[in-house]
Amino acid sequence: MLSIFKRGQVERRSKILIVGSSGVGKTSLRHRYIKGNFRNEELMTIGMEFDSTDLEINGTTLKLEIYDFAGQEAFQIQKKLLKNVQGVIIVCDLTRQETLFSVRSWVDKLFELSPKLRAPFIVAGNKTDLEFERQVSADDVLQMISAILEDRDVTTRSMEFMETSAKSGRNISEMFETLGREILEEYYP
Ligand SMILES: Nc1nc2c(ncn2[C@@H]2O[C@H](COP(=O)(O)OP(=O)(O)O)[C@@H](O)[C@H]2O)c(=O)[nH]1
Ligand SMILES: [Mg+2]
Repeated sequence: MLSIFKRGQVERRSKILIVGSSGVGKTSLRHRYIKGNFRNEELMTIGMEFDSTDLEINGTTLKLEIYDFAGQEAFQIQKKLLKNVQGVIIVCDLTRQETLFSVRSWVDKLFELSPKLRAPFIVAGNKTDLEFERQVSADDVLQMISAILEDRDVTTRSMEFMETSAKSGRNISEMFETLGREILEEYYP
């Protein structure tokens, strides 16, 4: 979206969606990135919330609008929400294996609603700080991603895996920067 002109400068805005099962840490990841801290209580997202922040990449400012919504079930996503989405983060909780399986259902749902979706994807394996409770290995996630990408209905330009912790801050800014860079390459080359 090349929309707003500010002092002669083009502002590049980008809508990013964070999805994943309930409790995986979607709101915490957004909160950690925007506010720089971690809240230990459950942040009950009602409906949909978004924050925005400016990201500088090689002299270009990209305004990230980061949407995170409560939706335990993929079917709660609506088509209109996917309009103009330029980046997707699917979060799984590395301490709960079933949340990895749900990554697949999120992908299926997103492409069912928006078959031509070209947005770059990141699969975030969150809660790396809970290393003794970990049930999902990096290999498990990578295998899931290759299985998903083999599906010819998936049109994303890329799907990257990153291990994160909203609690420790691990890979949080790296994740949003990686996505921001992908978005610039895809939409503002
Ligand atoms: N140890 C740990 N707990 C986390 C992490 N991220 C989120 N949580 C906790 O997991 C619970 C669910 O997080 P929340 O952000 O509300 O998940 P959401 O439902 O996906 O938005 C909360 O109790 C958070 O404090 C993390 O990286 N490490
Ligand atoms: Mg939430």
